[in-house]
Amino acid sequence: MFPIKAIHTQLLIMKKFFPVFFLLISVTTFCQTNVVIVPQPVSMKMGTGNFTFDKATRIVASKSDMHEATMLNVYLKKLYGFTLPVKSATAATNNEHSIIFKLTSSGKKDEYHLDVDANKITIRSPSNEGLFYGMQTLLQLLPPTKENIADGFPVPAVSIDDYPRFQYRGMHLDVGRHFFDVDFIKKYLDYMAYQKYNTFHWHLTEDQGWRIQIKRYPKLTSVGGYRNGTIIGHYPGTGNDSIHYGGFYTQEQIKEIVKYAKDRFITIIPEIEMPGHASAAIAAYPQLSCFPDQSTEISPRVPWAGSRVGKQVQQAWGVFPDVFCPSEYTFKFIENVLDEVMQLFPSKYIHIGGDECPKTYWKKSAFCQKLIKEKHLKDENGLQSYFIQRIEKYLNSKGRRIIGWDEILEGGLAPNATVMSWRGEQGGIDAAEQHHDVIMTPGKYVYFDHAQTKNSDSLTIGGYLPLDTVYNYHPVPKELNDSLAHYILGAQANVWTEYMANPQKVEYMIFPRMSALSEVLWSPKDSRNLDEFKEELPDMYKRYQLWGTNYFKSLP
Ligand code: TNX
Repeated sequence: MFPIKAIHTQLLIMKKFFPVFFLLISVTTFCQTNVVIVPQPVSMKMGTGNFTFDKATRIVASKSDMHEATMLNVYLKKLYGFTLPVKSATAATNNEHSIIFKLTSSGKKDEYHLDVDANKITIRSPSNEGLFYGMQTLLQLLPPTKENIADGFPVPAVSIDDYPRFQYRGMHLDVGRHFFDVDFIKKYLDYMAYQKYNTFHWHLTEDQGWRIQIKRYPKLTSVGGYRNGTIIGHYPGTGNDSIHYGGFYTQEQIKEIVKYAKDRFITIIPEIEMPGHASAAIAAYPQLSCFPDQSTEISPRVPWAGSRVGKQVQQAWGVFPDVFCPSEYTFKFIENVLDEVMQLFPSKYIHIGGDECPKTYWKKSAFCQKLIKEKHLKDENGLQSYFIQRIEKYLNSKGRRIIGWDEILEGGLAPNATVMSWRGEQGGIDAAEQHHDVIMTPGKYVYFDHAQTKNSDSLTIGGYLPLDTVYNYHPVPKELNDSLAHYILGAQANVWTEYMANPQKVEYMIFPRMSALSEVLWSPKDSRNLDEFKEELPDMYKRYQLWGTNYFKSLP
């Protein structure tokens, strides 16, 4: 294993042959590209010489790994504008000058081995996702630019053995505060795939917009999918742009995105928020509120556009008191919504939110107070717990499991719930101690909506999260001993979009922090080194340019 990650490829110079010497000098200069693979592999040994990647190169795959061969071509086309012919592997296949995919019969599920020598490139793994990850590593051995590649290019000889540290490697995106179209979601999934993330947490419903078509409740998107304006600047806003804003994904688009993710071994976990952050749903179906006839309360500090009468989709950010009423009407509504959601998303987990649910309306509501008594609940927190547990029971009965933000610990955890610890690490520690699975997303380390510079260089939510803090994050809290550590499935960065109105801003906020987190999640803990990672940043920037993404230029 090489301790130093950025290794300059070296060529043996045979001084004996004078003309060859000069030729090799020039090839050496050309080949002196850093080998930078992010996330850093478990083991990487540089060999000697190069594989010449050119138009004569072939991909060799059998039926069982044809998908990964096809995906290699998808990425070659996207990044460099060409594809390679694919040959079917048979006993007689000539493997000279080929990239060979091979499923093996033993080993850990996600591990892969990538070997490059002068004759061939071999990617081996016991699983298709392992082959996919090996293919992603290979892509990072290819040039970081599409200039001057027409006559081929060298790929340094290398031998890599690799597998992930955590099983859950997540990125989240809030499409409620701002809406991002199908093309951008696909780009986001590719950014994830390049760095071996495997879970996309899609935050689909919010106070400011409901973004998923539900056929049984068309007003969720026709009414709840749009707002009459958006505040300008930081909350509460210096004005309101008065622009009718919104959008949603049709079920056909969702199916297309789920398939796109599956092709990249990414599971999508949809989030349907409850019982809070429900203003958009309530604007569409006011009976979901405990006070259906009461107009939405609008803070006098918030500049507002359009009508103030009736239930409104929110135009400013924050936490709002009008939440789902725990009535039979609401439960039936949520079950019907979840039925459609489950048909679209095959994931084991459904995220049900559970965060930031003020209890003021439940306190005022005679119905809620009666329910608390009837069900022998302690208080409104008990009522929230009752709410979540009822939904968990329903989803469990359909073979799914729930994930909720760490507030679902309050008033008693639903029996099979997985907890997303966001307000710090304590929620995760408590849940693991209660033997529940945990995904760590603490604000201090992985909130990519926080600024990357001390004096924020653009409009951000507040909070400062530099690259170093992300890189140095350890998802397993030190409070957990070895017997509890395995409840930490992994971690996830959250991308809340109050102050990200377009894809370029999202990209600017996630890179390079997303690359740093990929090493936290994938690479062995002891081999990570912040200084080396920072030295590699200029190479990463070139890679970002090849991917076509915007990024924040953090100084190495
Ligand atoms: C808290 S994290 C929220 C979001 C906000 C975010 C802003 C969480 C479960 N809830 O609704 O967008 O803070 O950083």
